[in-house]
Amino acid sequence: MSPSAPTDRLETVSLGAIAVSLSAGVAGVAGSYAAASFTPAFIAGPIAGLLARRLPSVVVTYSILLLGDLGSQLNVVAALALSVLLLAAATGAGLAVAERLGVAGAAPQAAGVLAAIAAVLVTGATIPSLAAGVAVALVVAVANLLSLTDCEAGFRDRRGVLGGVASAIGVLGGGYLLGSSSGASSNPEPSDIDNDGAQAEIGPLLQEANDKSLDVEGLEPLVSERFYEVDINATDPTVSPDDWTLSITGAVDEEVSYTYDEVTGMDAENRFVTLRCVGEKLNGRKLDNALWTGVPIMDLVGPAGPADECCVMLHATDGYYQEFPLSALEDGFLAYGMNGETLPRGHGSPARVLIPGHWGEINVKWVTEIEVIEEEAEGYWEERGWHGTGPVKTVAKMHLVEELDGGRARVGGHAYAGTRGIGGVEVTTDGGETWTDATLSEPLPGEDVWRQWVHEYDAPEGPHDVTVRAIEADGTVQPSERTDAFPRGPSGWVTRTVGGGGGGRFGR
Ligand SMILES: Nc1nc2c(c(=O)[nH]1)N[C@H]1C(S)=C(S)[C@@H](COP(=O)(O)O)O[C@H]1N2
Ligand SMILES: [Mo]
Repeated sequence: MSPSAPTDRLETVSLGAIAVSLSAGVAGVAGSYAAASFTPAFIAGPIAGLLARRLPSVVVTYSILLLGDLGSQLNVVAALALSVLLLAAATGAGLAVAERLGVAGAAPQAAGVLAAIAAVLVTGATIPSLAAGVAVALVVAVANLLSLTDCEAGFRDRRGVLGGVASAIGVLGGGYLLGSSSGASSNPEPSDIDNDGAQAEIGPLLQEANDKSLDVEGLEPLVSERFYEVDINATDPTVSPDDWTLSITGAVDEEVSYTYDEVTGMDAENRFVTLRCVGEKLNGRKLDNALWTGVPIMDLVGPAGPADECCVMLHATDGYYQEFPLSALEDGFLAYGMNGETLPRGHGSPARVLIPGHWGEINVKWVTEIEVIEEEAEGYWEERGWHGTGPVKTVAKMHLVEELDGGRARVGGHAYAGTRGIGGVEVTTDGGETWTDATLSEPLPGEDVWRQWVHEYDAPEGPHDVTVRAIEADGTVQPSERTDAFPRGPSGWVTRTVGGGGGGRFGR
C-alpha cells in the first residue's frame, strides 16, 4: 500500500499536522496579543473569565484562599493553553477542509479564516481576531512552502514541520513585543483630573498625608505606593471616558444618565478612603489607602428620585455586579481621580464607587449602572458563597518586624476599623500579660481611613511572639477570635515571631 493512501481516518492526522496546528495556535495567540495587548479583546482574556466563572465556587474559593495571587496566575496560564488549543483545532479543521476539497494549497487561508472566526466568537473583537488569523495562516503557509511533499500528506515531511515551528516562534516573539508596547496605549498615562477646584486641594492634602506618615523605614506611607487590585477577570476593561455613561435605573421616579463630562463638571470633593478585601489573609496586603476625587453619589442618584426601597444593584462593564443596602449608598462617593490623577484603568477608569466602611467588594469599578431594587438579591461574590457586602472588620497588620542594635526590636504596620475609626493600637511581647500602646500616626481627614502604628521595645533573648490588636475609637477592642477569610473576612489578632531569624507565624 502506498504511504499516501490512508488505511483509516486516524492516519490522515499525522504528528506533523498536529505539530503545525499547535505551532499555528501559538502564533495565533501571539497575533491576538500583538493587536489587543492584555485587554478583553485578547483571546485569552474572555477564556480566563469563563474559567473563573464556570469553575465550581468551591474551587474558586480555595484558589483565592490557598493560592492567592498564584491562583489568578494559574488561571491566566490555563486560559493561554486553552486559547492555543482552540486556535490549533481551528487550524486542524482548516487543513482538513482544504484537503477534503482537494485544494491543499488553500490550507493557509482556510486555517486562517477558521482561526479568525473562532477568535471573534470568543472576544467579539475584529482586529485582534484578524491578527490571530493572519498569524495562523502565516505558519501554515511557511510549513506548506517548505514541505517537499505537498501538505495533502499531512505534513509528514520534517522540513515543513520545522518551518512551521520556527515561524511560530518568530511570530510569538514579535507578537509579544508588539503587544507589550501597545499595552502602553490601553493604559494611558494618567493625567490631571478635569476639575480645577478639586485639583487645587490635592497637592496640600497629599502633602498632609506625607507629613503625617511616620518616618519609619520599611513602613508603607499613609497613601499607598502600590494599591492592591482585585478583579474577577484576568484582563481589565478599557473604557474610554467618551463612551462611558452612568445610569440610575430601577425603582426611581425617572431614570437619569450622566456623561463623564457632566460628572466631572459637578462640584467635586477629595476624600481619603481605605479599602480592604474580604478575601485577603489576616496579615495580608489587600488593605490600602488613597486620596480619591469625585462627587457624592447622592448628587447623582438624588435627581432620579429613588423610591424608599431596600437595596441597590450596581453593574459594571466587566460583568461584575454587587448588591447592598440603599442606606449604604447614601454616604457613597463616585471617584474619577486617584492621588491627583485620573483613575488608573486597573482601579476602574473612568469611574468607580467608594462606599465608606464596607468591604472592598461593593466598591464597584468601571461602574455603569446603579439600579434601585425592591428586594434583596445576590451580588457576584454572594452567589459564590461570600458575605462581603457588610461593614469591614477591624484589623491591625504587622508588616514591619525588625531587630535593632542594642537588643531593641521594632514592629509596625497599619490599623483600620472602617468608619468606627482607630482609637489606639496595643502590642504585647509577653503573651498577653501586658499590653503597651503603640505610637500612632496623626489621623488624616476622613471617616474611613487607616492609621499607621509602630512600637519599639527591649527584646527578650531569642525568638518571641509579638501580638498586635486594634482599639476602635469608642474603646472596643478588636476581637481575638480567629476566623478564615471565607466567608465573612479574616478576623483575629496578628502574631509574629521576632528574633532568632524566625519568620512570621501567621500569613505575612
Ligand atoms: N467592576 C468590578 N469592581 C470591583 C471588582 C471587580 O472585579 N470588578 N472587585 C471588587 C473587589 S473584590 C475589591 S476588594 C475592590 C478592590 O479595588 P481595587 O482593585 O481598586 O483595589 O474592588 C471591587 N470592585
Ligand atoms: Mo475583594
